[in-house]
Amino acid sequence: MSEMDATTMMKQMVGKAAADRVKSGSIVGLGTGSTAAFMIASLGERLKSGELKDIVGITTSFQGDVLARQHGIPLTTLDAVDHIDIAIDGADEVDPNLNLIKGGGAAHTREKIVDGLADRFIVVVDSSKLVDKLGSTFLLPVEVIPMAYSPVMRAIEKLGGKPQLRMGVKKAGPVVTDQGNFVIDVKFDAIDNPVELEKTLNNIPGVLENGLFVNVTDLVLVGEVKDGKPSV
Ligand code: ABF
Repeated sequence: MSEMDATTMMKQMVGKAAADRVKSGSIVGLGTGSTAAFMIASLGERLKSGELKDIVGITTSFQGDVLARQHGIPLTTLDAVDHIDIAIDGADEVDPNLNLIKGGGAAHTREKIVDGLADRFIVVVDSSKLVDKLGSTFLLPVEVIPMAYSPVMRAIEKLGGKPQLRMGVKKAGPVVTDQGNFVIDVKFDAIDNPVELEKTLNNIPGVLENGLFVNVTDLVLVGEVKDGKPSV
């Protein structure tokens, strides 16, 4: 089996392991990212086989809406329900306290709303995402109102961060979120207190949401490929 096939199979296994935890009749938060995409596909298969019934999904991105519909998952909104039973989402980094950095896909604002509301929040990652300290391998995303991105960048520098405006790859200019905002990616030498930093960043005028997810994760399912063999 090629490395690529093993990685894909591993992500499918992690996504399925999470999807298998969804009970019939649940309201399900559907996260973003490639591993969460396999979870969504697995839910679709379970619905199709009749093994899973009567779930409704709440997505965390426009892209997630498309994917959920492709897999036959009925969707609802936060106006129509008063709780979320379980949310399943990816992450960019996971520390030993199960705190996360998310937002590589510029969807962390809706993700934090849905994941934070869920009675049970499950994260699906591969082992490369496990870190001793947040910020070690991944820049911290911060969603910012476009008119304020310059003063926000300066405020982040005062905090010791090195901010950079996230630019599009396919499309020229800054990346624009589903909310019509920009994303600043920040390098911090070491994030010693993610709980404090999460609050400090969100108190900067012009910041909508940052990618630190602290004290919200209930379970992390980790996939890995060892000697070419995928496992969860
Ligand atoms: C999403 O999952 C984002 O927060 C994050 O960037 C992404 C990572 O997913 P993967 O590595 O599985 O593609 O929730």
